[in-house]
Amino acid sequence: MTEKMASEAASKSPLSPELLAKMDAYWRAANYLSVGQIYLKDNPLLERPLTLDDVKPRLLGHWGTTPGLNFLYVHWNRLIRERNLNMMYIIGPGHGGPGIVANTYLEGSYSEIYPHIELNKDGIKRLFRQFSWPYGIPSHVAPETPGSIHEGGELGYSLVHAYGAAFDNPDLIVACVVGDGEAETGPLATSWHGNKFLNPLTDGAVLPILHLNGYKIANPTILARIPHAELESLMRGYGYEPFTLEGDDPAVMHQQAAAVFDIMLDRIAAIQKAAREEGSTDRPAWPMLIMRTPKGWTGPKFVDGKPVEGTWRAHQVPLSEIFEKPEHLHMLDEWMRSYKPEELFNEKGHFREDLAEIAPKGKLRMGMNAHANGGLLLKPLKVPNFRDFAVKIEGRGQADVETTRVLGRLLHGVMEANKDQKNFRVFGPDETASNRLQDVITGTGKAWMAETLPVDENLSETGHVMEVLSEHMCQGWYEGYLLTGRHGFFSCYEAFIHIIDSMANQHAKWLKVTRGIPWRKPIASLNYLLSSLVWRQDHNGFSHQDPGFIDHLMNKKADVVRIYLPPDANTLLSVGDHCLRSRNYINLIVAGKQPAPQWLTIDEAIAHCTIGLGVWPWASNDEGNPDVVMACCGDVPTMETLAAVCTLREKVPDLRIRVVNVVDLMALQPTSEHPHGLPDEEFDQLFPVGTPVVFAFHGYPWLIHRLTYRRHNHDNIHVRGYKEEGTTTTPFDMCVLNNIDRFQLALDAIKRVPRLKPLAPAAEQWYSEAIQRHKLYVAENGDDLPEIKDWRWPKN
Ligand SMILES: Cc1ncc(C[n+]2csc(CCOP(=O)(O)OP(=O)(O)O)c2C)c(N)n1
Ligand SMILES: [Mg+2]
Repeated sequence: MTEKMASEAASKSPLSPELLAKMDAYWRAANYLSVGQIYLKDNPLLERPLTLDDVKPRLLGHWGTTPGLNFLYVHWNRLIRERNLNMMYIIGPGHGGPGIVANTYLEGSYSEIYPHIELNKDGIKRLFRQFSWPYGIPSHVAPETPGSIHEGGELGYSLVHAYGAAFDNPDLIVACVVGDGEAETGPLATSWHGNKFLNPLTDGAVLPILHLNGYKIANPTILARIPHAELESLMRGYGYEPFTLEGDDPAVMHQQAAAVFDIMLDRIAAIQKAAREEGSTDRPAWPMLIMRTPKGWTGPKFVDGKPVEGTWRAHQVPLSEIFEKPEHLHMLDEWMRSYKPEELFNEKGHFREDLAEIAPKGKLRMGMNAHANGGLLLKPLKVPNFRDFAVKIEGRGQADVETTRVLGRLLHGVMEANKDQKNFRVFGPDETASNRLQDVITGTGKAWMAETLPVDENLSETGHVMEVLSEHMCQGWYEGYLLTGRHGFFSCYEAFIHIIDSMANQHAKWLKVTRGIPWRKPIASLNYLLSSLVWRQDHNGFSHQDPGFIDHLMNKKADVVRIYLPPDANTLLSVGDHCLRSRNYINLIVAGKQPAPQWLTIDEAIAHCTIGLGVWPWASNDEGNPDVVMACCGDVPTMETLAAVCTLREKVPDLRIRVVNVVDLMALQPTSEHPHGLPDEEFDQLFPVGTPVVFAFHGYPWLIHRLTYRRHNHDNIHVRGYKEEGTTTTPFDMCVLNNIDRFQLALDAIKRVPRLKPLAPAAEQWYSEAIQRHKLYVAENGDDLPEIKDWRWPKN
């Protein structure tokens, strides 16, 4: 904001004295209810002096950020009412939970959703008591909080969620509070760039508010300790028009906040008008607010002789020794009475009507905004018949196909089918084409509001493929988009998806908790495609080799997570179709992008994926009584297993081999552990007790043990997988380095089948020679042996 504008805002007094008084009283009510939640279990209206019996035994929660959040909520309420806005909130410092709970209570949405928290004295008492109470509500803004799509427990994702919510929601304004500590996180620091992807014509608006209360838990914040001009330049550099609101005198601050918000909302309206009515295609400088107010505003100024308000000491519970120090109890009493509760609530505990009336009504209340309960707005995704994209199988394993490219065609079909309802986006950190999904870009293009040059391809202001080199942004946008009732797909290099491990955790937690909240309607699943896999890193090496995201997700609740490793294109299509249609899960699909042999017809693929694992009869000769089960999961392990089977056929023609392929990793678990789990009897039929199993797995081998340890035949399951051996080398050498190659698998089978014991020494000899030959050839020629590279499953 220029100095001229600042003084213009300061000189304006948009609030009448009555409205100002009401807004201030409303704010006091929210602050009162916030403090009450942190401290009290009784005496909710302070009808008598506080005693220790009124105070919770464990004082848990965060005061510092809360009064600032409450201040903003009251001002947003005015904007919503006066301008009839469709506005939702996102609170970065989600630890300010009591404030948002207080506000949704005051506006009435809380009691509508939770009728036992009545709008009276009993209700207030319950509201206080439940907060941070065992089996009550969490101390943070959470899935339980009306109007929230954001937890805020783990800092850093508010702004990226806000942009995700705003995409394709042209009528929505997402008011987003960014904590000044939160602003130091990597994800938040890059989230500002969301404005290079937000189109004022077709998307909604994000209203970022940097909550510059100066402190984190125990330290000052960087942005509060740089010159103001430098901070403004930073925001300008990010492409925003910064406005500032600074002070601590409530009366002055209300008037200034109203003035500055009026200007900012006018700016948003003007930007949208220019794009929507005047045909402007410029990237606008959207307004953002720097709000510099004291941490713990209106709370105790000094405690035990030390400054609290306006310092880091206000972060959590400013008076924490209530039970040890009588003066603390007295100060709490004084502090709560400073909000004049008797002027705010009548003796029955009803919020004063003339104050309640300044909140928006009905669906305009932020606690009731349907976008924040995305399942309410969810329109089913239109998915074309995936069979139309099937790869024709003319001989098993004969055609080399880039598996993910086939999925890209399906995704393109999905993009086209949902063009009109604009509710599907594909996210990726600059890897959509690299992962061979480029067909999805055709037609829609990649979203881009920044400058373009003739050399650029497929950039579009209305693109629905989102590419930015930040896995955090991809994940965060996608979450925001999903949680507001839309659909999407995220493709990423397998090794680098770990960057968002923690965000995936948080989303899994969100999904788990919402299962128990009936008013939260199911949302579309979060779908990951991991490609550029550990086994095929042609340009890259060790840095790009890590299949551990599977293990990471395995730790999540079984009813939230699904993990699929389709071995070829037709199984990938079937899995992809299933995932795109599913609800409330995190689906992980792991599939390679390099040309690879194709095994199953589309009908076989569908049947195979429906059960999740099964015998491949065309590759087996066990006649119902195998000597060995050769199991495989993942595309490269499947190929190595089948090559090993060919070798075994040559070496030990009478060996009865059963090939079992696993697509749905969760099917390996007992039914007691996962809904996809195969019943023990069926598992025992596939893997008969006493029969050795040589299992080739895409990821870390111990995971298969973890999944099958309760199975009757577990002692006979011998797993090969990635064991952290990697470098820039040939595809087959990667397998050799990790002992998952065809020679090793064949040797394993011979060594594990008791009746083949006598063959073991010769087999060892053969194995060493084969590996030696491979090593020498690779070292000399820089490529795999022709018989390895050109290996094909024999034509029947
Ligand atoms: C990613 C992450 N790291 C650390 C924390 C622990 N933590 C909770 S609150 C907080 C300080 C937050 O400061 P700020 O964003 O300025 O919020 P406010 O001052 O408004 O409370 C920290 C470090 C966290 N919640 N998330
Ligand atoms: Mg702060």
